[in-house]
Amino acid sequence: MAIYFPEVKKTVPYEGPDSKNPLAYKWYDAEKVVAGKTMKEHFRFAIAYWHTYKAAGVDMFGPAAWERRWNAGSPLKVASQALAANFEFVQKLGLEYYCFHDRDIAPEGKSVAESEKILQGVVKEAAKYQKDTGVKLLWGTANLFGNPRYTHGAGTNPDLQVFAYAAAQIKAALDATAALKGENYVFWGGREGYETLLNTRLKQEQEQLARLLQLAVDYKKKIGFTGQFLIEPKPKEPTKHQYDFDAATVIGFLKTYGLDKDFKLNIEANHATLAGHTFEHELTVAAADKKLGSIDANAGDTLLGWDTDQFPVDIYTTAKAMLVVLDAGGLGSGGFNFDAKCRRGSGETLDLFYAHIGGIDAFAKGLLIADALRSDKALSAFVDERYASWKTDLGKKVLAKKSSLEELTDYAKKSGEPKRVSGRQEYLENIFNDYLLAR
Ligand code: XLS
Ligand code: NI
Ligand code: NI
Repeated sequence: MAIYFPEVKKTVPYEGPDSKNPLAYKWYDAEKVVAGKTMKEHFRFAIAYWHTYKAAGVDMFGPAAWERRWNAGSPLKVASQALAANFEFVQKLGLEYYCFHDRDIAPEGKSVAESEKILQGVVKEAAKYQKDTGVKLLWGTANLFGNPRYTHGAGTNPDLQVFAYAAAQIKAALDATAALKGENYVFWGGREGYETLLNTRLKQEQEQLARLLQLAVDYKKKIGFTGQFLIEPKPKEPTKHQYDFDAATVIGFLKTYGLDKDFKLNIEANHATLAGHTFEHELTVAAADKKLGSIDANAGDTLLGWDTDQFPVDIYTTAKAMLVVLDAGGLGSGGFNFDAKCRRGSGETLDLFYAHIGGIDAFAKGLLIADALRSDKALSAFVDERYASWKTDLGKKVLAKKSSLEELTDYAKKSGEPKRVSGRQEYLENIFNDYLLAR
């Protein structure tokens, strides 16, 4: 069998923070128990098939720049080789999960029927690898944005025929995900939005999208697929405006169309910043509604206005994210998928190792910082105190919808001018840094 990553002979080991080995984890100690779970259980890290095996360093100004041996040959041969590369890479990183779009793992055929058949063939091969290696599928999805037929949207397309193609592709991708025991299924609305309102019926398109999602829910029940459905918000790109703008918008959409019981969210860091939010904001909004399902772990560039999908290396951000994840009680069936790619100039397969190791360690360190902050109640003691008045009888009454404007007016008259208290932002930021820097 071909070896695609000869530069790494054995599984990347944990060597601890003093190690100088660039091919070792400094913080990610898979079996280490933190806050009642092993690191492995907290993260369930996954490799994104599209970036890791299918990206070739193409950008707007230049063609493919990377040579990947597994991508040489006929489309079907490439599909088999890429599978081999995937299972080798996931195992060499000591991980257990991967994620794909239908079109990442299998080429599109000349017709809907042929595409289905090709996909089924690849799925059989993937199932065998999963069985042999113990590597699992975190989530599958359908690529409803690449083929030019989806230029004006998939579910939101003004043409019913395109909608039907999208439906067929989702059906096949759901079958594939179910056959591979995927633990989740993701809907990212790649072109579900508009370029100009001059040609767009916004409400009609949103209704169509809701219909498509409902049809997927119905089919999921029919085939007995038990994976969690996830929607991945993104405000723009490729379209000017996408309907799944951010976590709050998606939650509102799901409630409007009666879909909220069937979906959770897959929050991507770079999509958060594109929407003008922080990563922890999007996580917090999703968690507040018990809809935090999974994470696309990456990072943007604050100076660039697009989805750069970089590897997450900023420990300040990962620590803040992990505070939210721990407070939420974890991700359930979700995990941390590295929806991230190397920069065009980092075109060696060795770079794929450095990139993933860096991202994994950044989150592992973030988890340790967040856990220490929580165990010491370093932030939460202050926050509890800040909201203490809501624990009084009157506070409880208001929250239980048992008070009135009259009662509150009486209270305001009696209690006099409220004391002005500091929110202590700078003090809390300093505490955060103390924990960030502690070894
Ligand atoms: C693109 C999205 C995409 C989804 C899966 O911006 O992040 O990669 O995660 O379709
Ligand atoms: Ni993503
Ligand atoms: Ni993205």
